[in-house]
Amino acid sequence: MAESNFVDYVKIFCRSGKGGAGSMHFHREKYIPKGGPDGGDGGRGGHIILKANKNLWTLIHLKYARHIFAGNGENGSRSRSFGKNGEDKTIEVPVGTVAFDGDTGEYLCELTEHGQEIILLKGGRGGLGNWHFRTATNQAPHYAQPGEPMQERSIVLELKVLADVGLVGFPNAGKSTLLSVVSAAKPEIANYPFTTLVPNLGIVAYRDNRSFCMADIPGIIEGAHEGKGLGLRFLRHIERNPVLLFMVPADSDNIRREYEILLNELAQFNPELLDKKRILAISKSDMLDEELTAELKKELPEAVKTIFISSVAGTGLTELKDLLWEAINDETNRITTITHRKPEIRISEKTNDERLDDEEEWDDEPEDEEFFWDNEE
Ligand SMILES: Nc1nc2c(ncn2[C@@H]2O[C@H](COP(=O)(O)OP(=O)(O)OP(=O)(O)O)[C@@H](O)[C@H]2O)c(=O)[nH]1
Ligand SMILES: [Mg+2]
Repeated sequence: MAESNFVDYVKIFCRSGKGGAGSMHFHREKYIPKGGPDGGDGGRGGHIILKANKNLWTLIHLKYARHIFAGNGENGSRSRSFGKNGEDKTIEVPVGTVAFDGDTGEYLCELTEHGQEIILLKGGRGGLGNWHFRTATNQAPHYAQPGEPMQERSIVLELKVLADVGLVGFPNAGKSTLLSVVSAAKPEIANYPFTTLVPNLGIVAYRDNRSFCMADIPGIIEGAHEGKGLGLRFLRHIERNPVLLFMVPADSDNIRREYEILLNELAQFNPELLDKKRILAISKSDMLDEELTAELKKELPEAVKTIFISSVAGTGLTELKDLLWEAINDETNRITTITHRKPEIRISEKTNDERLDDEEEWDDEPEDEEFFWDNEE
């Protein structure tokens, strides 16, 4: 597949900062013998934070980010001085991004609202300086806490676009054409299969200044769950759409069978997709005359609302928008949660060990804090 600007999968090695060590130090000043413990606390290590930004549409800005490291906390020092906190690293992602563990595929979190922030990896807490450990019986504690270690993890970020309606159909069904006539989107349209290689989004204007978002995804074919065609990987972009618009062209040999194949492929990907509200549009119906339409109506699947449309002739589109709007706003149809399938973890070009070799130098252990003991009496 050609290089594209639409990146919906990235794998990044992330590491939070370790906590700075607490200081073990005793106050020393002329004429103040045995000044007592005054070692300050270490700073907190930087967090790795995910933040949703509605102005981003893809993960392309992270495509070449192989690793993201937060800063380490500084060590505490004398005079109860705190070490500086390590720098947090915030990874901005589009709304609709889901994070998984990059090795096990375990689901970690998802971001669904603009501005939402989630700490992905916590920075280590700084250690307490020896000042904290002074007691009535031990006024000269000779120890301070080390900082907490950092955390590291390989993370997979997957984008699942947030749209209200997802288009499902075989290649050439006229999905992109529909999107181009009901919205301002300009997807590529052509009379060959797999014209659309990445999802397109469009905002559909509805009456009274209302609008909804429609997602056109690449066509799927029978056997897509076994990897045929472009496979099913784009189906995740309709996982969160409350309504699915199935499209089968009027010149299909068997509309009912085509619809059932599509349903079956969806079920193979995630059975929860079948819980969504569905509408079936018979596209390209400008190719039909009344007689043929009446014939076809007899053999349509019964369990789903159907509508004849033509993007070219502009027929049925207003009724279609009405049906979609009604379905989107149907309260019984709200999805609250979905179970995310484990992502297919793609093997990156480099192994973890190679990655570690690339990393910049960092101190393994905090340097021992200087220790002064005032012997003068
Ligand atoms: N007659 C007629 N042709 C149409 C209509 N809608 C789309 N087409 C034609 O059908 C062909 C395929 O249209 P696309 O919109 O690219 O189909 P698609 O479903 O997006 O296909 P993929 O991106 O390959 O999955 C194009 O040649 C369109 O001109 C229609 O309403 N009537
Ligand atoms: Mg298309």
